[in-house]
Amino acid sequence: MKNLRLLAATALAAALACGGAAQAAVVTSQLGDIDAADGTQMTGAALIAANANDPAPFNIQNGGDTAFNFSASWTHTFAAVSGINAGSITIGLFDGDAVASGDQVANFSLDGVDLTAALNAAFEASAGLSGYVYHYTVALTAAALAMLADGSATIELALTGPGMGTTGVPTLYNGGILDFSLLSFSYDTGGGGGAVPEPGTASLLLLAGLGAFVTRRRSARRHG
Ligand SMILES: [Ca+2]
Ligand SMILES: [Ca+2]
Ligand SMILES: [Ca+2]
Repeated sequence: MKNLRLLAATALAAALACGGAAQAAVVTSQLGDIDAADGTQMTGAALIAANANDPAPFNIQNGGDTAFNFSASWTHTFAAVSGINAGSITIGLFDGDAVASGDQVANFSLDGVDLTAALNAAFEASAGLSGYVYHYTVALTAAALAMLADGSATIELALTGPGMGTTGVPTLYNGGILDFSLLSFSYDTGGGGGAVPEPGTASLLLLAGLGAFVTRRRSARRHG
């Protein structure tokens, strides 16, 4: 009987723990295929040639290191949910040239929320070599997360010189090629999702069944 009481107490603690924690779900939205892994050295022509199903502005030459700066925007669309609590965006970009002096990102924003400093930090944290594709991830701020509730997020990205030529000579401008964009965020299904059953319900049903079992055992011992 002591063991059964211990089991019942454990089940109650588990039910309370499950019931008290909100359940989270993750939403991802990706535009453009991932044609190059992080840190891949390749030619721009090879990345453009890899374009099979990528929509604009992916796998398209955008600007040039000796001509003009990369500038593009694209829009992720997904199911509108509430209770969004964390998220990030990862982009794959060819020839961002972070190795060149100063910052290479002139503007990076999500529905107008400025994330430029965070992307510049990710650029500078990479090797940033000319002629390479790197994946850069930026955590979304509370202001950016708030923009996701309507199921749409427009990203703007503009690079700036100096770029870096393949011969190691800095260039006036900074072109590049965008490989993909991956938006990912989590939300609390207790805050508006509603479709996923609360884990606490199942635990409480289990607890009720265990209680009935203990009662029957007590009754059987008294009468048996
Ligand atoms: Ca730099
Ligand atoms: Ca470049
Ligand atoms: Ca691609």
